[in-house]
Amino acid sequence: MTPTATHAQPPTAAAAPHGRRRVALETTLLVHGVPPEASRGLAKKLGDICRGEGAEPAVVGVVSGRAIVGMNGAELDVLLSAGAKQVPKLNSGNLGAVLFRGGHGATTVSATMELAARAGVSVFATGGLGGVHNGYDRRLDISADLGAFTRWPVAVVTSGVKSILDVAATRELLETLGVCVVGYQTDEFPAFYRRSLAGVGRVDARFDDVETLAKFVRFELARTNRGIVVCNPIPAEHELDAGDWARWLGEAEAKARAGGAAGRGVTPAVLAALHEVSGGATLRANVALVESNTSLAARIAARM
Ligand code: PSU
Ligand code: MN
Repeated sequence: MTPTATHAQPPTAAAAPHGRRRVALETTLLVHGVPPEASRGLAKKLGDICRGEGAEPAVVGVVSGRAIVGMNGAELDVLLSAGAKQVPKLNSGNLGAVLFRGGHGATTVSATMELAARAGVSVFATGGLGGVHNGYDRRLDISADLGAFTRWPVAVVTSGVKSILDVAATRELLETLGVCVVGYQTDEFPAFYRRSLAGVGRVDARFDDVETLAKFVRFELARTNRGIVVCNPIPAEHELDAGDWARWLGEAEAKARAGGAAGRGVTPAVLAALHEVSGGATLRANVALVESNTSLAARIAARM
């Protein structure tokens, strides 16, 4: 079995070489979501967490026009060494053009779901989904991540959507799209750095043990052949204080706006500004929730 997935030759086997179930991990988080000095350590940690829970990590990205589901160290190193300026963020829209032209790319949730699904990988861990941006009435900035759940049969373990977004509007849009949103040990739709936000809304169903959650994921993927949002709130000890968070977000948004961020640049610019104005507190929280999501995804995958 080859770990490479191109559209011409989609691999079909779902199991890793050792017979362990694979967990997809995305490269946008590593290349654009955290500072370069944090990305190598985070990638290694996430891989260790997967293996420790009995699953196999499958880092997804594009190197020289090859879509890879299960990058090796050297391949990941190409993207991390080239860095955020040289490696474009890929969603479902620009993925094909980069494959066609033979470029590199870091996959977001939507592109990772597409490639994982084609490679037979059905569980994926990320930090937070993209969603509906604040000010969407002026500029209709809505992440391609949301639509991807209507197309690709992958369960994505996430701490909800990034609280830099309009979280309530994002929850509403998932509802409109008919996307299945479940909570692991929570009734509420979480907001990344916060376990919940007032007025955001609830999940469609709550599961308190991994065994039943994994059974449901298998049932629902087979039933619908579409994606599932599995919400796993940030661990309580890492949740940011609501007041600090509101202050940092205001400063970070102003900073990103002054820097002229637009389109695909908005999310990385706001995240980077947040890490800066919070003195690293948002980065520590971000890393903690990604680790927790990876652990849950691996436990689900190992039971599928
Ligand atoms: N989770 C994180 N950090 C990130 C992301 C997720 O903790 O940077 C990435 C994911 O790849 C997600 C993307 O798909 O942010 C959303 O980008 P946009 O808003 O441009 O769709
Ligand atoms: Mn956008």
